[in-house]
Amino acid sequence: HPIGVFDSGVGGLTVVRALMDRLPFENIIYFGDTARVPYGVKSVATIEHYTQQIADFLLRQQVKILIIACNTMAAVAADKVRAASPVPVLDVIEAGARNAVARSASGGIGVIGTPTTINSNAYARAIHRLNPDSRVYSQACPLFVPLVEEGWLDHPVTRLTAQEYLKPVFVESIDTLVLGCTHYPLIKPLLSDITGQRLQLVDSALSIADQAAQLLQDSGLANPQHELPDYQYYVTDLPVKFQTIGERFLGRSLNRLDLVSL
Ligand code: DGN
Repeated sequence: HPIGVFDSGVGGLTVVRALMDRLPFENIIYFGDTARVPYGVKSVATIEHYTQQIADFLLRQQVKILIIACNTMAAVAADKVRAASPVPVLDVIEAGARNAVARSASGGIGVIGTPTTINSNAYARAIHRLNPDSRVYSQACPLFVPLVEEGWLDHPVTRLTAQEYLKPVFVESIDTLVLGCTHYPLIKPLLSDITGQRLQLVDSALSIADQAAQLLQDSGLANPQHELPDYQYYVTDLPVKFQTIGERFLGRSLNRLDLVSL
């Protein structure tokens, strides 16, 4: 049985990439809701409804676990999906929060993400559940998603934007920074240049891949280590654009892509 991964668009492919590296024998089905992205500007009820539709689609494909790769969906709808799912559900916020709490020595943890993710306060809640003494500093970075999709990963405009968001007063309050958006792993080198060596960057794609590996091992759900994996992608609109941008996110070619409607 495959692992089901879903996102509002192309960004969740950073999670797929981390899963391919960490679990090279697992089959993966990815769903990107490119017709309805961005989710961040929609109501909670609508995001919950869309998210549940995608989870149901993947469950019909017999996935053995569900991974919510999109921070915005995880922030708003993870509890609903978990309550309705017969298979285990992992989400990037829980994974990133755990990793941050484990790594922060000072307890000062920064979180960057889209405005919806930051305004939902979901990271701060998840971090405080794990360690009530943590101090969480959040910063919305709305311009990063379009810059990354434009491919400006090491461009002066992206660098200036990052300097504007990551002010010294923010950086000096923390020792760990959670990259709380699917797109940010692509600008990790630039971010770490700006924040300096002292800060640990928590990549929630890597965190969730580790968590998935642990879950598969503990539950005996891992695939035998000899079969070549199958990767299948579904989108709801603009497959060519998804493929072009997606191959940059994935760092390899993207085959078996189908257009579906829910
Ligand atoms: N995938 C979204 C996230 O991780 O927050 C970013 C893209 C978006 O929906 N704006």
